[in-house]
Amino acid sequence: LFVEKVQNFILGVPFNLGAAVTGTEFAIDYLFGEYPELKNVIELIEPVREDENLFDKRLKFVNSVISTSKVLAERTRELVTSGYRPIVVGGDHSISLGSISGLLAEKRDAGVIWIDAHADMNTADTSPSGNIHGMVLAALMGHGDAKLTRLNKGNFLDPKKVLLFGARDLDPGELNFIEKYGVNLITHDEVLEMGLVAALEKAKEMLQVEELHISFDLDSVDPNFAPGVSVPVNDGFEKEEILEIFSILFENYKITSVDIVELNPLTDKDGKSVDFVKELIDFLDGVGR
Ligand code: 6HN
Ligand code: MN
Ligand code: MN
Ligand code: MN
Repeated sequence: LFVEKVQNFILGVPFNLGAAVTGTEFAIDYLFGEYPELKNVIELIEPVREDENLFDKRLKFVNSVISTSKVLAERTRELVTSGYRPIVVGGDHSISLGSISGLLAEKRDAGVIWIDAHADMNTADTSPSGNIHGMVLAALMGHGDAKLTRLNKGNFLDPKKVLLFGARDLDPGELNFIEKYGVNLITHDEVLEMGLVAALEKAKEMLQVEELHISFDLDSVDPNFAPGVSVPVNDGFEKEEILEIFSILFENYKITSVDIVELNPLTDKDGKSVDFVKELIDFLDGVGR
């Protein structure tokens, strides 16, 4: 049997307006500076900068987030339709509103694993910060401000097809959300208790989908190994564990698309985080299907 390998297609989205801090808008230049060969393989999605109501502290820079996500959603959809696997390198996590909306427009039944220290499941009403990178996953499930939820045209994610993996910093509103809508959750503590392989076995039971999008937030990694993020949280995965998680997911699912987000050059140390992102890109190049 001849199975053609799905080709990765890397998009770079140097965007930061979904986060409170500056930095992720320089992530792609940082990657290009350290690894010039990537210039030939990463297609840039230019962020769209819109007029904003700077007094709106509930949904900061919402117009720019939406406009940028629309462009990314369109490009992601085109690539998926053409049989590619988009690898979307951020940028802050708000860009997943675009990548996942684009995917769902083509593949309605795909699931999402969210590998992140956070849940990104606040709404404008529960958010402690007003930063949209902390709200995108709720919006993709159809909850939150209509400006955000409109974007994926009703192709909302079913909470049963979403799994949070490795979370270790959840806000009260997010815990309510998870409980209320039955979102699958395996916390970082649970992974430590069970062991990684058993945790991924449990993930397989919980997440009964064939096709899966991996949304990987670099802050899921221990800041000792990947300090270059915008919202660091103590502890977290080791780099080798992330590679093992990806390997097992590629065995268990058809991986449609991947986000690699929150790389922040301004907080990185000794190139640790940028090197890991490059390692992950190379690793994805080597894996099958
Ligand atoms: N991220 N839960 C916090 C908030 O502001 O809503 C942090 C969110 C971080 C988002 O890292 O993608
Ligand atoms: Mn995140
Ligand atoms: Mn995070
Ligand atoms: Mn640790």
